[in-house]
Parts: sequence; structure tokens; C-alpha cells
Amino acid sequence: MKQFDVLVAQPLMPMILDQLSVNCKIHKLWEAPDRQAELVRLAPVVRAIASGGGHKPIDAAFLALFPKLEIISCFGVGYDHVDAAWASKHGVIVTNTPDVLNEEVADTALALLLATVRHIPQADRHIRAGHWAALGPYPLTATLRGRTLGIIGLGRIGKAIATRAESFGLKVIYHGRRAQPGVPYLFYPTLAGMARACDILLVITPGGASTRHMVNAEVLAALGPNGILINVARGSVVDEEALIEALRSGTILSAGLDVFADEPHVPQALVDMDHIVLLPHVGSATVDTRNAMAQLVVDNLLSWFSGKGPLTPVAETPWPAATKRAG
Ligand code: A2R
Repeated sequence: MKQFDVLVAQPLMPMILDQLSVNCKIHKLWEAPDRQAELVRLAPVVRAIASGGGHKPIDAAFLALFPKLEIISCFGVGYDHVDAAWASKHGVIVTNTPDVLNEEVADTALALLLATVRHIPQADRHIRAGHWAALGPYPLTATLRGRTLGIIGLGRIGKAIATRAESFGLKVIYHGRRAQPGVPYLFYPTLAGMARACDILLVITPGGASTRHMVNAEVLAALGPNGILINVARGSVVDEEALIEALRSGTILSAGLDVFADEPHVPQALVDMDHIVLLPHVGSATVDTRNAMAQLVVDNLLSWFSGKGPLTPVAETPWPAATKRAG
């Protein structure tokens, strides 16, 4: 395989860079003293972009800089930071790392759900602050018993969450753009309708324009004063201002959030609330799963450049029609 030029826009796991450096020239954009000058220098030679989970936009203006670009290999299942429609229109392949993280993210979702409903971090803080001995037992909490979980986005990860939730005795219902054949859960065509019917609303859709602020003030009002919101998808799916207001006013009971609108910045209003649970986007963050995701970033590029095509192209990539730039 001949050497090819790969642009890495943000730091990636060392195992990705180590493996790629065997077959290609790696260009670490973040190390360039003058980013603009480096982009001008690299524009004529870059054939691939390896993209991290930092969610810096890889938009049409950025992509148009690289006339020889063939493939963008994204780390993570979400790729809303990439203009995949532009890439598709221009014959550029986009790949992501689906499936290898389903079970891990589902574990995180259930951990966050339990932590939120049963106040696990708050109870831990109760001991550490000396309150158990000084003030007595931790107050009683909400429960999962007899509750209904409404999943927004019953995809690969959503189904892994549903299986776990069923084993916890929860009734599962779901909302998406369409009902899925062969799924044992009740489908709700409107999100507000599902929010009215469930106790816990769990978000696991893609981010991007089509889902932006789907969970808004109306949906939160429908969820109601005993309702709990869990978001393990993208911060953009929830109207964060509306959520803060709903949590402040008691429109909903609580929230468990692994993702935020402007990561790594979390609104102080959320940090100051003791009745919610916050995680720093750790859905897939275990050594094993991150290694599997990293390997898939590498394997997609190596497969493409050895003429075998992408392993996990995203839905917008019209593979195999999108091969016209492949060399
Ligand atoms: O709408 P459908 O029937 O295509 O169902 C998909 C649903 N979905 C939506 N639901 C409501 N409104 C939308 N505009 C919308 N767009 C998509 O989200 C499907 O059930 C689910 C996504 O499933 P998968 O494509 O299998 O994705 P996966 O691997 O489960 O990951 C979901 C997301 C990632 O995109 C990241 O944002 C996050 O989890 O890590």
C-alpha cells in the first residue's frame, strides 16, 4: 500500500496514530504553529481526515479546502460535527464506529438512570459530608418500581438500553420517525404524546439539525412533575435553557445528563442543582470500548486505501457509488 496523507484535526488516541503512521503520513493540525498556513500547505495532498470526538465542526467550508479528499473516518457513532451531506454530494466517504459501543453506552444509560432516580451520588456525598452520623439517614427517593421508560431513538443503542430496562421491570415505549416492525414496545408517533405516557424520558438519537431541541419546554411540561429526563445522546437534542427552567420550577422532578450543548462547558445553573446527576460525556468511556472504536477508525482507513471499501460507512455515504474520488 502506498503512503497517503492523513489530516488529524484534533488529538486522537495514540493507538490510532501509531497504527496509521506505518502506512501514511500523519499531519497533526493542532501541533502546527500557524494553523492557517498549515492548511494551505496540506490542502493539495490530504486524502483522508481522521476525526476525534471533540465535535469541532468539519463543515463544507473546511472540507472544500481538500480537492483530493476521499474519506473522513470518525471516532464515535455520532458524526453530527461532520457535514456528511456535503461529503456525500462530493463523493467523499464518511465512516463512524457503530455497534462496538452499544453495550457500553447502554450500561452507562442504566447507571445514570439508577443514579438519578435513587440519588446515588447524593447519598455518597451524604456520608462524605458527615451527614449520616450528624443528621441521620439519607431521605427517601423516587423508585423504578411500576414505572414506564420512554426511549427517544430505538436504534442500536436504544435497543440495548430497552433490553436492560425490561430486566429491571420497567415498561418500555418508544418514539422515532416511524414505527419499527417486529419491535415488542409500543410506538408513539409524537414525542409530547410519549412524554405524557412515561415517567422517565431517555434520549438516544443522533444529534444535528433534525433532532435539535426536540426535547423542549412543551415536552418537559408533558413529562410532568414526577418525570425524569436522561440524556446520553447529544446535548443539542435538549433545549438546555428550557430544561434548566423546568428543573428550577419543578415542572419535572430530575435529570441525568451525560451530554451538554457546549461541552466541556456545563451551565453553572446545572452544576448548582443538587437534585440532578451530571456526567462528563463518558457513555463509551472504558479502555476496552475506546480501543475497539479506535481500531475501527484505523481499519476503515486501511480498508479504504487497500481498495476494499469502507467497513462502516454512515447512512449518507452512498457506498459503493461514492467511489469516484478513490485512487
Ligand atoms: O427515526 P428512526 O425510526 O430512523 O429512528 C432513529 C432515531 N432517530 C430519530 N428519532 C426521532 N426524530 C429524529 N429526527 C430521529 N433521527 C433518528 O434515532 C433510530 O432509532 C435512532 C438512532 O439509532 P442508530 O442510527 O442505530 O444510532 P445508534 O448507534 O443507536 O446511536 C445513537 C446516537 C448517536 O448518533 C450519538 O448521538 C449517540 O447515540 O451516541
